Amino acid sequence: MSDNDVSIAQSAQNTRTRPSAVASARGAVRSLPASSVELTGGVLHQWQVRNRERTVPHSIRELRLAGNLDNLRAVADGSTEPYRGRYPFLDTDIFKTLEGLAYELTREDVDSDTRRFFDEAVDAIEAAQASDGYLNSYFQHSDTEKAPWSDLSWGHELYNLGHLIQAAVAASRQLGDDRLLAVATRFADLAVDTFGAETHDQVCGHPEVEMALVELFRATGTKSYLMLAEAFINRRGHGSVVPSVFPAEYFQDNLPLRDLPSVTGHAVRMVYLAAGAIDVHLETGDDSLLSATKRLWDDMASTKLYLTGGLGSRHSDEAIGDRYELPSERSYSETCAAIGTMQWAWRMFLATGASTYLDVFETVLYNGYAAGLSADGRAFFYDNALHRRPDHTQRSGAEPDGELLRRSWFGCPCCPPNIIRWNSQLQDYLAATDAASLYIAQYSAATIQSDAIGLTMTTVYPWDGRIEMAIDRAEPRKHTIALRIPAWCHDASISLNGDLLPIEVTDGWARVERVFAVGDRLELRLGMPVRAHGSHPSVDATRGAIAIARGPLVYAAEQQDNDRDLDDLILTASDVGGASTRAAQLTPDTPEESVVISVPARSAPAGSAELYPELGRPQPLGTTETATATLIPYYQWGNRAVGGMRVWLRSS
Ligand code: FUB
Ligand code: ZN
Repeated sequence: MSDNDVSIAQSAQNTRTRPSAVASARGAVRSLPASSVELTGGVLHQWQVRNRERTVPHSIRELRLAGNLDNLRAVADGSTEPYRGRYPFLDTDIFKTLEGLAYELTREDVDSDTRRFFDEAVDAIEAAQASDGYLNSYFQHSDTEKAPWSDLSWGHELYNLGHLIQAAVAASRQLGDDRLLAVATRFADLAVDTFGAETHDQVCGHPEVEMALVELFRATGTKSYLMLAEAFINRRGHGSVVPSVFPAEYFQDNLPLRDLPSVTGHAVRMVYLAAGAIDVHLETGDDSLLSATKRLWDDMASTKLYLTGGLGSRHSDEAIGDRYELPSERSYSETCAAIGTMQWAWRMFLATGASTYLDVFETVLYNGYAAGLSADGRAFFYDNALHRRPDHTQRSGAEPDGELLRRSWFGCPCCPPNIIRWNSQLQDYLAATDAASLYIAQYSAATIQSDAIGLTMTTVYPWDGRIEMAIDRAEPRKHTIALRIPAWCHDASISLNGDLLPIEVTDGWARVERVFAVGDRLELRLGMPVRAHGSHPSVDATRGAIAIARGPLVYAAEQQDNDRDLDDLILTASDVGGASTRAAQLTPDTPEESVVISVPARSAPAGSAELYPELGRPQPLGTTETATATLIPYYQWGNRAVGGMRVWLRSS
C-alpha cells in the first residue's frame, strides 16, 4: 500500500459508521457509534495521543522482546523452541494490543511499525490456528505437552478466545478488516461445539469470554454465541472449576452469580463476570441477571471500592477482600480490575440509564485507572497503592526485578495492553442515546453526533468545571440533552445562549428539553471546590483520616512537594476552606498538565509517639506547628522521584 492508498483507506473507514465496543441494540440507552464521537482536546485526548505515539510503540517493542508473536509463529512452523514466558494466556497480550490498534489505525499519525505489527500479528494468528479452529499457542506448543481443554481452571483457553473475539470485532468494525473475525468465529464455533450442550457443566477459570461472545453475537447475529455466553454465566458457581492452588471463591465458582452475597474472589475475574452477565441480560432480557448485578454493584460501591475506584485489597490471590477491608498501602487495585469495573459500569448504565454508574466510571477513569500509566506513557503500575511509605521496598507488580515505581513491562503483562485498548476506545464511553435524549456521560473536548443532534463540546475538564456545547446540527423537533451532574458536585448551573435555565437534577441528570437550533450554545458549570473526605466508621485502615479531592480527581501528597514528613501533616475538614489551587506542569517532558492544591495544615512529629499508648495518659508528641500540605492528582504520583506518598492524611 502506498501512503496515498493508506490515506484513502483511512478516510473510507472514517466516513462509514463504525459501531462502538458495546453495540447493544437493547437496554434503556444505547452507545453511540465510535465514528460519531471524536475526542478533540484535553486530558482524554492527550491520553489517546500518548497511547498512539508512546504506549503502543513501546509495548510493541516489549511484546517482540518477550516473544509473544514468536510463540504463535512457532506453532505454525512446528518449531521445537521452548514456549516463551510462563503463562498460558500470553496470546491475549497480542489480542488486546490488536483491539487497541483497530481503533488507532483509523487515526492519523500512526507509525509504520505499528501498521506492520498489526499485519504481522494477524498473519501469525491466522497461521497458528489449528484446522478445527482451536488457538492457544501455549497448549499448541510442542514443549508444553498439554492437551487442549485439559486444564479449564487455569488454562485460560476461553479467556484467550474472549480477547481474540474482542480484537476481531474491533478490527471488523473499525477497519472493515475481517481476517481476525474469520479466525475468531472458527474458534468460537469450536467452543460452541465443545461446550454448548445443555448437559455440559464446564466453565473457564477466568471469566471474559462471556462479554466477548455477546459482542460476537451482536456483530454476526449468530444466536449460538449468545446462548453459550448465557450458559457460561448460568453454569458458574456450581463447583465445576477444579480448585487447585486457588479456592472456588477465587473463580467465583463457590455460588451462582445470582446467589453471591457480595463481589468476591479474584477482582478482575469478578468484574469481567458481572460485565458479561449484564451483557447477557441486555440481549436476553433476563431480569434476574440485572437484579443480581445491581445488588452486587451496590454492595461493591458501598463497601469494597477504594476512594480511587480501585478494587481488590489483597495481594494474596489478587482478591477483593472483605467488606471495608481497604488498607491504603496494601491496596492491590489492579489496573485490569479498574478497566473491568468501567466495563461493568458502562453496561449497567446502558441497562438502566442511571448516572450513578457513570459517576463510579469517572472516579475509576481519573484515579484508579489513570494511575496505572506513567506520564510518559511507557511505564505501568500493575497494582495501585494509595499509600507508599518511604522505606517501602516491594517492587511494582510483585516481581523481583524492576523498579519501585511503574515498570516498563511485566512477566504477567496483562495490564499494559489492557491500557492500550482502553485508551484507544475512550470515545465509546462519552455519550449515549435513547429515542428522546442525548446523554453526555463524560465531559471532554469532543465532537458528538447523534441521530438528532450534533455538538461540539469545549472544556478543559477535569481541571475546570466549565463545559460549553455548541449545537452544530439539530433535527427540527423537541429533543433532550441530558447532562450528568456528578454526585460530587453540589453547585451546578446551566445556561442556554447566555440565559440561566432553571435546573432540576433527577437521578443525577439535568435534562434540557427543547427544539435546539444550529448555533445554540449550552453551558454547564460544575462547581469544583476542594473537598475533604473521611471514611465509613468500619474502614479501620482510614478511620479518622482525611483525603482531599477536587472534581473527579482524588489528590495525593508526595514527599518531594512537602517540607514536613507526610506522617506529621495534620489536616482538618475546615482547612480545605483555605485551600488554593494552581496550574502546574509536573513533568516538563510530557504534555501532561496538572492542578496542584495547597491546604493550610499543621504538623506534629509522629515519630515521637508510642506505638500503642495507653489512652488517657499524655502523649509525648512534639510541638504542633503550622504547615502547608501540597497535593497533586493521585494519578500523577510516582512520575518524578521515588519517595513517600499518601492519599489519606492524619486529622489529629
Ligand atoms: O489471569 C489473567 C490475568 O493475569 C488476570 O486477569 C490478572 O489479574 C492476572 O492474574
Ligand atoms: Zn492486569
